Amino acid sequence: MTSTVHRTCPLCEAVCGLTLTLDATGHVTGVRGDKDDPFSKGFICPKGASLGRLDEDPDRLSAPLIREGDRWREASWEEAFAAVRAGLERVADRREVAVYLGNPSAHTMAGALYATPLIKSLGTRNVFSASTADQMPKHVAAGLMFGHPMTIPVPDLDRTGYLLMLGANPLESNGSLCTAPDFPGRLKALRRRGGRLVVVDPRRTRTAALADEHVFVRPGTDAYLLFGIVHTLFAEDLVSLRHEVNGLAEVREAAKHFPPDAVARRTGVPAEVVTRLARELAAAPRAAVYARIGTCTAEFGTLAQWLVDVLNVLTGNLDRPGGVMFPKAATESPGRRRPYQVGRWRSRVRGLPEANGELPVATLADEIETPGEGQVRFLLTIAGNPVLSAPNGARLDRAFERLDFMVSVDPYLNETTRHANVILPPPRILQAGHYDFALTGFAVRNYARYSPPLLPLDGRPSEAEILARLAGIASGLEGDLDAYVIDETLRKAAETPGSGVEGRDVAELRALLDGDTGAERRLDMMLRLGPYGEWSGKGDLSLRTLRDNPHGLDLGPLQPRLEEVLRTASGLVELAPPRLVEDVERLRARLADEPAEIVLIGRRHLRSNNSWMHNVEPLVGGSNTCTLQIHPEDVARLGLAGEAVVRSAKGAVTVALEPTDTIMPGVVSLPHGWGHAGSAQRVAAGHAGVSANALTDETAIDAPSGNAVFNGVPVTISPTGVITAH
Ligand SMILES: Nc1nc2c(c(=O)[nH]1)N[C@H]1C(S)=C(S)[C@@H](COP(=O)(O)OP(=O)(O)OC[C@H]3O[C@@H](n4cnc5c(=O)[nH]c(N)nc54)[C@H](O)[C@@H]3O)O[C@H]1N2
Ligand SMILES: Nc1nc2c(c(=O)[nH]1)N[C@H]1C(S)=C(S)[C@@H](COP(=O)(O)OP(=O)(O)OC[C@H]3O[C@@H](n4cnc5c(=O)[nH]c(N)nc54)[C@H](O)[C@@H]3O)O[C@H]1N2
Ligand code: SF4
Ligand SMILES: [Mo]
Repeated sequence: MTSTVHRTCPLCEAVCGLTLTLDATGHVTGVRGDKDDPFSKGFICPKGASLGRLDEDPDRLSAPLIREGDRWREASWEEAFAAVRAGLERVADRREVAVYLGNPSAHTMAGALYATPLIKSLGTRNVFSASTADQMPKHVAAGLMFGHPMTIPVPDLDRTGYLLMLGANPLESNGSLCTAPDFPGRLKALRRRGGRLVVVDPRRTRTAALADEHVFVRPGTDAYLLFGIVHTLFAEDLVSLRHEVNGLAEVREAAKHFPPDAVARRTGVPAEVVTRLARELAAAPRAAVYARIGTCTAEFGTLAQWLVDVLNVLTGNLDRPGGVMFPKAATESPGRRRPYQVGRWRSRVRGLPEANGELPVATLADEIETPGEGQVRFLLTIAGNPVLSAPNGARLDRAFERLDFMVSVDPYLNETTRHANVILPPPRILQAGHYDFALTGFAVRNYARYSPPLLPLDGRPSEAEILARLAGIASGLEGDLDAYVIDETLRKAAETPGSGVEGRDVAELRALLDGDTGAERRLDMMLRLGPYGEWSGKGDLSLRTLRDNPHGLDLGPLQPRLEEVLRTASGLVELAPPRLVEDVERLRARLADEPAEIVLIGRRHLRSNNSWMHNVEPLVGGSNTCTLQIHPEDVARLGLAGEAVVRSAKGAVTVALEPTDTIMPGVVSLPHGWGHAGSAQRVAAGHAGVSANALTDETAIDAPSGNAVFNGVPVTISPTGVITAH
């Protein structure tokens, strides 16, 4: 007997609806795109198609592991939690505790609902995550401009007539900070309706190949290019504001230093292209500028993210259909109006500023290795593999050896978790419910979909229960965390004028909540209180409506809502936040720099997902191989063939060359997430590759956000067998 079930793909930001067929044992016999999903309409990629294989991967841990010396043994859940408790009891000072949250924690319900209370219970400010190896510059820029770090406008892909895209390759990544299932199809539709797509990238990517125009840019120089465009808008009187803003004069002043001919020398983008892009953006009736990881993980990441939205504001495209817009997520809660700040505290060793309550992962090794009060001795990792994903991961690998105690919540024994004393594996993917709390806030259409667990837990704790249990151990309050959160939230809502439940009795509201687990009841509460919710007076959304609509609910195209979302102290868009204007000095100081002879950048492959999906046969091999892309001119100039040695200030790797004229001369590209060593993932071990983060430098960061710099790393390349001084 087979059954057909529907669920959201939890693997990337595109949130595609999938249709699975399962046999009587719960084995996945087929995966298709769900053609009835109103948002993804049947789209699927090779990773989604492998969901069953990933779910049933025999290398996934089915029970907790406890390490004794260099041997592992399976333990019962009670024994494993007791070991964690004993480890934590040895910590005298909570400043010695650190936590690292990896990328999948932005996708799981457990991460969304339990990470914050867990961090609070741990009582430490040593909070690290993949965000500072990724999008922190965008949060900081948005926080300073719009008042909240999650108030990030997304390109209105389906209605725009002109899209300028920098440092993103959605044909392989399927999109990021812009949730758009079938991103490729949406770009093709843009061109079909007569729109124009311009892609700025040091590589002619698959996205660039689909575009009307591809502009090569020198790695790490997007902020210059964007400033050149801003400069032109002012110089040619092309600014057309649609909102009252603060700081227009300061932006005009700052942009004076970046005329197109000066930025052309620095970026490699001809001055006439810079001016033309400005004119095109200004002339397009509806245009959007969108920039992603290529521009974030760079020396001037925050300035670039800021300038993207400066351009959207100056061209009148902020908050209008076809421009960039603010999604309205079904679980959105009205936030407090408190000015956004960065640097409320600083890291102990390097004095780096906090952003969003986090410290840069680029300084995690410093905090573990440097003696003194507050030296990190206890680490909890959740859904992260920083040994492969953090800058100079090789140093972290050594640093983890020195920890007194480490706990990992992860389905695999891998490069990072092998250092743990206890590994707590979450259940299989199909045993978890799924709701995209974070990603629906970045979606190009308002949308909601809930996927209940498809398979029973068979006595294992859900990941939500694991994290709640850890929070209980850390706080010493092992009560019902969900009940506490629910009562607190309902109490606040009942006290808030206009919340829809003002003045109502908390116990009565609580009794109305639906759901089989604490996580589901919290979801139900958030949906009901949310902007489409049954309790808001503006809709009928609840867990029940989502259960009744297993293909998901379309909540309509994005609507203008700037006034509703702005949380700056002034109540206006802050076009020139002082913290960013200050950083322009750093940018100016480097305007005349000569580029390094060769710089390294990253890239993503369609069938990868950072470090953890190389353990499924259909996803590895062929085009998904760890190679160094290099221009044939550089191959010839450097006398290379086959393999070469790539060296940076931090390390060296030997890697197979992939000569291609799709990359700029003087630039080489290595995908990250490879370099599998010491992992119990058997398929991945056979496709080990090398780690790009053996070369990246943890001392190089984007100043305002503390974000790691992965693009534009100076390297030298030599033939194998040749010994060079460095
Ligand atoms: N050089 C270079 N480095 C980079 C990047 C780059 O472009 N270049 N990109 C950066 C970016 S954008 C990111 S997001 C980071 C990612 O950095 P990380 O999040 O640290 O790394 P991942 O490889 O995503 O590791 C995810 C981990 O979560 C585990 N996992 C998978 N599913 C689950 C689950 O449901 N629950 C739990 N608890 N664990 C799970 C996997 O086994 C794996 O150990 O890497 C960054 N590093
Ligand atoms: N298949 C697949 N999908 C993924 C992931 C994956 O590993 N594999 N990871 C997921 C994650 S965690 C994230 S954050 C997203 C990221 O999603 P994207 O931001 O779309 O990431 P990439 O595909 O790496 O595209 C970044 C592009 O930036 C270019 N680039 C490098 N340096 C520069 C520069 O200095 N300037 C400019 N303008 N461009 C530059 C690179 O050549 C590359 O083409 O993808 C997600 N989706
Ligand atoms: S694009 Fe992303 S969400 Fe869609 S099927 Fe592929 S991995 Fe899953
Ligand atoms: Mo990411």
